[in-house]
Amino acid sequence: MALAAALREYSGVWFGWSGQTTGQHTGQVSLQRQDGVTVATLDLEEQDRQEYYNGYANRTIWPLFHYRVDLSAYERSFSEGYARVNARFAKALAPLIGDGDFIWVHDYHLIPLAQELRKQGVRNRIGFFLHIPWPAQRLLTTLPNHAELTSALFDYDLIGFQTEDSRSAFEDYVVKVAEGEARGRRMGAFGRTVEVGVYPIGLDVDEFEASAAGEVAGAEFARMQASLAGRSMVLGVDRLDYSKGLEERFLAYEQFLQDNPDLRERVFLLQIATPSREEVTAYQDIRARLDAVTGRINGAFATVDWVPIRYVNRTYRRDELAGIYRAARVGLVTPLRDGMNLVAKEYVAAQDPEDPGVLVLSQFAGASEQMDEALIVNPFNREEVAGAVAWALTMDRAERVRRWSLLMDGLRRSDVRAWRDAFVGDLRGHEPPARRIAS
Ligand code: GDG
Repeated sequence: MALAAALREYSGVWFGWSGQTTGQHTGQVSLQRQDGVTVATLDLEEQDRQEYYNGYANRTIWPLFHYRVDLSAYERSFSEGYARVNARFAKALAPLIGDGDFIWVHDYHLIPLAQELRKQGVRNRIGFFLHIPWPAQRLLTTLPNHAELTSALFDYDLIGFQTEDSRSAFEDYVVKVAEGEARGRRMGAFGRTVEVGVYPIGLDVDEFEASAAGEVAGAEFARMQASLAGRSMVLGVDRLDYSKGLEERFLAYEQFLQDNPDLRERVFLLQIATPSREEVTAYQDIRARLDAVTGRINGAFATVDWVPIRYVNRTYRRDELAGIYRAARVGLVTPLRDGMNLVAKEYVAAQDPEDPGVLVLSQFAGASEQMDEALIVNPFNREEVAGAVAWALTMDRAERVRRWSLLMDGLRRSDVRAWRDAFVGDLRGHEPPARRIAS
């Protein structure tokens, strides 16, 4: 979503895994035109999918970078798969790169890509953006090949993090573990230097507002309003992932029900949790635990005409989601760790300016560095989250409008264009952008 407009504007090529597996790797790139963008994809072998994608990316790096050392698995076949696939990507991509091109590499699946492209003789400017947190150095050093992984980042020209928290954790590693140095935006280690910056991702606010004002969102909003029956809705929207703190959220909501018997039947929690990475055991486990917790809370508190938690495991259209956000009095966004968290921003952007809802936001979401006017909570502290929900539900309109307006100003200032232009500007060394080539 965030890159689509940039790719059209710079007449870019999107390159990545097709999502398909094939019997034997051929290196064959398939090229297509989609909405004015050239999309180049490569199939992977089943072994790659297991070792690279389900393995090193989603069972080693994802949990570790979200501070779940307990869930992070390290197997030699995973890191071999990770290296192999990145090398294959680089081989397939190198012939598509022209002289003046710059390359923007996204996320933790592709950390060694620049290193592999350099081996293929690519000398172009290459930037890397990490969507997830960079972990504290004491956690990162639990990874057996942490030095190999981090040193690969020094083959980029620019590294972008979502937050100052991640940037400083990276600096800490460079200085204390790699015995390198940091001078302003330049960091040096492993015999090389790289530029490092903070680029918080934002929304396409106009696009999101338009979809929130559209017919589908309106219909969904009306449907939700009717189903509220005078009650206030507390809303969570997440990929079903252990980093999103869903179990802790349900327990905090249970605490809220216990602490506020007068509010009980006047409120319900709607949790939309879209299934994700279902082949990985930790995701099957969290799903089973959440089923059990919601069942227990609903069993304990429900009455004949009220259910405290509506828990939904399906996907909604983006414009439907906008209508649901708008109908919620409280947006409850309490990840245990999150690179940014766009749901927090979407919730704010979807509100009615005359009667906005209140955002309750985890201090461990990257978004909390920018969204001071939300009710910022520690998601591990049940009482605090329960108290914030009660406060949000009873907050007067003037205070809700005051907080919302400031949050909305921040979303407009730091939107998806600001994110993209800052990163691309630094990557290109602030040359004017190439003229758009009509598609
Ligand atoms: C990673 C980082 C960082 C959810 N359910 C439905 C649906 N969604 C959409 C939301 C939102 C997106 O998915 C989720 O984005 P988040 O930012 O909350 O989280 P991750 O997926 O973990 O993303 C994160 C992000 O990258 C960007 O840099 O913020 O920290 O982990 O846009 O609306 N969309 C639709 N139907 C659903 O049911 N259409």
